[in-house]
Amino acid sequence: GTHSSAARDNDMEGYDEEQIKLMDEVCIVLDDNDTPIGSASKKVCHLMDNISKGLLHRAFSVFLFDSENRLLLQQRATEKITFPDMWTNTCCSHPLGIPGETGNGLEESIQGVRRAAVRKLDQELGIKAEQVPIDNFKFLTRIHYMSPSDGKWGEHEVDYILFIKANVDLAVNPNEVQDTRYVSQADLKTMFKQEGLKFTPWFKLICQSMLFEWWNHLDTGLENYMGEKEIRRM
Ligand code: DMA
Ligand code: MN
Repeated sequence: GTHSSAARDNDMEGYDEEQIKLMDEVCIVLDDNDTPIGSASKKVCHLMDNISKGLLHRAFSVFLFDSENRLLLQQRATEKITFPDMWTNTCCSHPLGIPGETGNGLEESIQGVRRAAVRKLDQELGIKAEQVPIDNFKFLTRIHYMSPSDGKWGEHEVDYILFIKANVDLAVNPNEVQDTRYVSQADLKTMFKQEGLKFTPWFKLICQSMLFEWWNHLDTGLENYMGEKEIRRM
């Protein structure tokens, strides 16, 4: 109801209206083994006070590559409440606590995050569902990580990593994304050295661990990396 909505909370003052509304989305609360144990608002899930007590939720990270195997990056909008202005992978968000996006067991959960990925690629980047067929999302692994944003907000997630190869048309939502860029591996490594550019903590973790190895196998042998059952703790 309206009484519990984030829009009415004093501690949301000063933030963007649209982003405040999105703090009412219902996230999937997890135990350490990625089993859903309940739900909580996006706001509740991202307050460091709750994260410090162990509150964990489900998320996904999409890495979209074009036919030349360039990775599409986005720079988060200034309006974002968590990690504003930072460069990151193509699209990240949360599957919602609704039947189509929640799942019990790994296979169902992967289907849920794929549906959420199609939804958010459209909402953030204007990519239409026809250009990102659900079966084309390749599930690599899950990453469990925790990362503060500022003092008040942060992330603590089991993050499903999804790769997709697709040539897409962009119609960027400026409330979510302020810039986009297709990068080769060399381009991305150059960006990392550039002063003044900031990157999200989860993107850095994935870059430091598996990204380049997976990227090298996009067209040959990616199957050997897909469908990992173990959760990587970072
Ligand atoms: C949350 O991303 C998910 C990860 C993997 C950090 P986000 O903050 O971009 O979510 P949303 O777009 O829903 O605000
Ligand atoms: Mn999150």
